[in-house]
Amino acid sequence: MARLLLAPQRGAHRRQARLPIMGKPAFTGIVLSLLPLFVAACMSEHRISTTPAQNVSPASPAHPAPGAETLTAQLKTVDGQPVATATFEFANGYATITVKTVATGMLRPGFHDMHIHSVGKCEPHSTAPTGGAPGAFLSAGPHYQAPGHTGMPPSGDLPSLEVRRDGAALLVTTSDAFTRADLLAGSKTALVLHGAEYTPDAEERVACGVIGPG
Ligand SMILES: [Cu+2]
Repeated sequence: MARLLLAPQRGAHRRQARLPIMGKPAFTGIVLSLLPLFVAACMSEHRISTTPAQNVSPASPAHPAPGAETLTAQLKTVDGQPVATATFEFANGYATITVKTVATGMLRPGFHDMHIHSVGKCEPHSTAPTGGAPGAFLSAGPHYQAPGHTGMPPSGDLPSLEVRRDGAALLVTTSDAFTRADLLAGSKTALVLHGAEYTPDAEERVACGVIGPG
């Protein structure tokens, strides 16, 4: 029964529930009439369960894992226009990262590099922590490296964000290269979106959001 309750999909519930009643038509009507109760019980079990997740589906924005802790970032352009939101949901030893645009027509279509940078600052006109000429969001520093990690790729590297022709984009990915506490420690961190690949601003930082609680 415990296994039945923890089965990840409703379809799985039905299949498992039907197996014992095959070949016994006299009981079929009774059992089938109880099936909605089973399914409802399973669903409410998912919502209120406080036991450690063992056999449930991976965390996703639509179905946050029990006990998941989140961080968010609101990405804005150099002009201060909101362009995308990012959520980091930590559960089961990894982060599920969702990046979604909040406006169309602002990002150039194509693939935009996206990284967590090592300083939680999003200053449109600023200098890098190491100095030099000022530029867009340079005070966010280099790509983030988690404590003790020095190799490549850096801990903060994420897949590129593919922007559609209308300027909209959605990306969901996972990473276990950092923890929630890592991203909030020290000078904190920022999520930086770069310009579209193969364009003159590919290396530029076109949007930035400080990563923080809620
Ligand atoms: Cu970057």
